[in-house]
Amino acid sequence: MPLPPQFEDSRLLPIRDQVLNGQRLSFEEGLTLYKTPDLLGVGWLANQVRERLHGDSTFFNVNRHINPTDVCVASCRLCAFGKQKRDPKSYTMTLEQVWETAGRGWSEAITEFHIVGGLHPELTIEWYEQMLRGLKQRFPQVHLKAFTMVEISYFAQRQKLPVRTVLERLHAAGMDSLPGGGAEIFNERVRRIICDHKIDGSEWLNIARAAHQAGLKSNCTMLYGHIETAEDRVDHLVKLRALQDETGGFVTYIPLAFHPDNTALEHLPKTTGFNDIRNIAVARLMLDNIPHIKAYWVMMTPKIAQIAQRFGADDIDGTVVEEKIYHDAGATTSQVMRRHELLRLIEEAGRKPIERDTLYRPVERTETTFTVLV
Ligand code: V47
Repeated sequence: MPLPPQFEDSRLLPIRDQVLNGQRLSFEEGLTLYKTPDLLGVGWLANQVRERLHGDSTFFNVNRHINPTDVCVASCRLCAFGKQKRDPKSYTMTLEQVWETAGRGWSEAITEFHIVGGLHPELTIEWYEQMLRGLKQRFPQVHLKAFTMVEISYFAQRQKLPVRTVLERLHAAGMDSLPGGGAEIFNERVRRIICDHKIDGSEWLNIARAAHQAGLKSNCTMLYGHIETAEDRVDHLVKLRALQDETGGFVTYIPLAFHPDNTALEHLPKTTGFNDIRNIAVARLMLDNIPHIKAYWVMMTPKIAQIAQRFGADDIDGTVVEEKIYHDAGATTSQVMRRHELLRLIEEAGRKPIERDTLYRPVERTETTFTVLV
């Protein structure tokens, strides 16, 4: 084990003992991690856990995001992506356009489609089933990580179907797992301000529970850097941890930095590098039962996502190809990262790049084909 650093904040000493003994951290300890200025101390601790779990590996995947529609009945203040159906700038793809987008102009064999969209008032569950079936037919080797808990809840409510039925039908049509979006921050006071049209925090957790009980894995997220407090963040992490104790269904946690441009919260400042790195490190320390922590390069910038690989993160996400949610909200990062660029970022951070599929099985690649190693 590397030599422990000289902690600047003595409050980290008892936390160090807990972490090194593999003991769970409390709410209060989570708060200390968020409040201490000793980011290097927090990062060192997070790196111990990260290396205990994953050694030198940093995971990435070759994926493509697809957003079939930006029409959304909710008008969340945090969001720059969703539009009213009557807005001439809104779009909804036809099924053929979704399938064509999935196969468009990318030479590197993709292992995952990440599919999320707005809450469209007219698209039926049959439409989504057909979309998934069409994708599976055309790209049978590609994992479909589709629909946030918010979309699942909306489909159930609109179609007057039990959540379990919606999950089972979409699963049968080809949905392999669910992404982690829409969790935002569970605190109701904050939620009422940033996303009052969305399901509440306990409903998000209930849908995640139902998905896991139906045998589906999912990711989870937290949106930070708006009006939430450190207490709200720790509360959010503790709630995710409690559900994970129950179901074991979360694969990866992704802290998402709020991008204010073109949203109703445009007056808020953007997050800072210090805050971004801290959210990675605290998550690694608090979420002792979630295997992976992802530094999503699109949102954090490649530079911060790379540094995060030594502050608790073990994943950097993927090639992405086309990204709308952050770019509508003013993200200045590129929308695509080539495979070789991901390799360079990871290697320069002193980590070993491991290409993975969505469920973290290693992917072995030759020039033109890939095999998921089971
Ligand atoms: O659900 C929306 C958030 C999420 C803004 O599961 C915003 O592997 C910042 O969930 N500023 C979508 N954030 C992204 C997401 C995701 C990304 C990468 C990987 C995975 C995964 C999931 O982005 C939304 C919402 O929570 N969001 N608007 C905004 N203005």
